[in-house]
Amino acid sequence: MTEVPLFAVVGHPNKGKSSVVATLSQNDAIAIALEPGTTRQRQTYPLSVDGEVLYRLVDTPGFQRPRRVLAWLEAHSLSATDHADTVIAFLNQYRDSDLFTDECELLMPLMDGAGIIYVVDGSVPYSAEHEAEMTILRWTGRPSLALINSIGPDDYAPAWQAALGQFFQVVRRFDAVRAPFEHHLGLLKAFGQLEPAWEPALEQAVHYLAAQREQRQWQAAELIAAALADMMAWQERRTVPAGTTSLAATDPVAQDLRQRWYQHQRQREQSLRLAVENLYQHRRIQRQEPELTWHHEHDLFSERSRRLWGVSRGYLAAAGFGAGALGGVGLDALTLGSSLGAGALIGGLVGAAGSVFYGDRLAQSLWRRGPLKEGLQTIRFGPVQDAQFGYIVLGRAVDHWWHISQRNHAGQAPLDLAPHDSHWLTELARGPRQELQRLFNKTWKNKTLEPAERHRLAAVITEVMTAYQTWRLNPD
Ligand SMILES: Nc1nc2c(ncn2[C@@H]2O[C@H](COP(=O)(O)OP(=O)(O)O)[C@@H](O)[C@H]2O)c(=O)[nH]1
Ligand SMILES: [Mg+2]
Repeated sequence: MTEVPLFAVVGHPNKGKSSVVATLSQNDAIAIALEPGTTRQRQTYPLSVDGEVLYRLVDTPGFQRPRRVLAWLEAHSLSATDHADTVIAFLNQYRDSDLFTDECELLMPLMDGAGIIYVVDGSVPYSAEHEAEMTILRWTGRPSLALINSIGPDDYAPAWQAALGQFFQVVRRFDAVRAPFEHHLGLLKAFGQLEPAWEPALEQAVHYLAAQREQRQWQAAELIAAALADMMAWQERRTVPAGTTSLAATDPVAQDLRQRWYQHQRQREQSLRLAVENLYQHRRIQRQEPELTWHHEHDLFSERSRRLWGVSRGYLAAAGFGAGALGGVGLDALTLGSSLGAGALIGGLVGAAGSVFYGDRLAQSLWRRGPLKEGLQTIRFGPVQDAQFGYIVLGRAVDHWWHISQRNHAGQAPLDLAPHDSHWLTELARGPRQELQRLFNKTWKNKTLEPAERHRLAAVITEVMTAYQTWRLNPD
């Protein structure tokens, strides 16, 4: 068995140590706070893939009195040959005392074989007060890497770089909150080169993490496909004595059925969001999705409506409007009326239940009456039979997935899913677009997709994800 690499994340208080640990261990439960001193005891967090621990990170309190510690070390050292032993002597002297508790907590893992990740804030000027703590770290003789994490907007990284280079073998910029995934892997590779004993384990970690990332994308596509198929095909039904409901907007039976249908759609979308967040080990995200309300005087082509729903003219064109691509629904259904209908749906989907205004024409297109049987009739609301609905549900889901897949576990800002003016759909090639349309049409028949078709839908969704990523790089 190879040794599991262990990293102690150390530095001044409040410079992003816990944030670095949260991001590299993919754990958003780690205490990150505005107040210094949130972390008083060291705590170890593993990163595992498929139950196998790839490395461990130790979150530590910050240095409190580095100059006094260094003075002690210098007073007890005879020559440079005994520096590591002098640090051990220091720990033996103070580990059970009330003095230097923070320093003991942060130095202990180093004596247990941890590598050093030293974190500084590159947005504040370099100051020589760091030299005592950097000297102490050098005395431990452990492999070391310094990270310049910038918390504020200013940039003093060059000065930091010069100073850190005097004390650490490798110096990197690393933004705990925004660093893309490739930078996480880059750090692991860099550490593998510092500590040859860990190189195989860290190479394997890089390999597993990259594979896990691909697998997660596929799993997210499967989750989205399942939700989409369900939402497209969803139908509420009730059997009532014949002639007891008019299906008018004010009819209580009709209202009840329609509201249950909207509620199902909202809940299904919510459970999809949570499932995707769990997949990426995000468990405490504050999500803000636009609460859309629909007013029947707004049509889908108005500027305001398009903004609210995050669709553009290009999107509508790409979604097949005017191109006769809507399969099951004929061109004659592509009137303002059906656009109003889709808008009403979206309002119902994400707006507050019951506060939705909708056009009668939508209601008409979703209602179905079964045949009379012994004085009873089954009435149904849904399925939606509108590709636009599918594109909007899919677009919202892929947008959310992208934000989650990019998000570091140190991220604390609320997730703001604001709509855009331009649209990713324009990046989707003709082939997958037609496939998507074909699969949407299948779901309208109120049948659950066969496993093979569900698989194909997930495969097309991975192409949508790629198109989305391309569009994100250049959204206009
Ligand atoms: N904008 C931004 N804020 C950060 C970054 N790293 C840390 N912070 C914030 O800085 C504060 C201190 O971070 P924390 O990780 O708790 O520092 P620690 O005391 O060194 O563990 C927290 O409010 C973090 O949200 C970063 O890379 N960017
Ligand atoms: Mg901390």
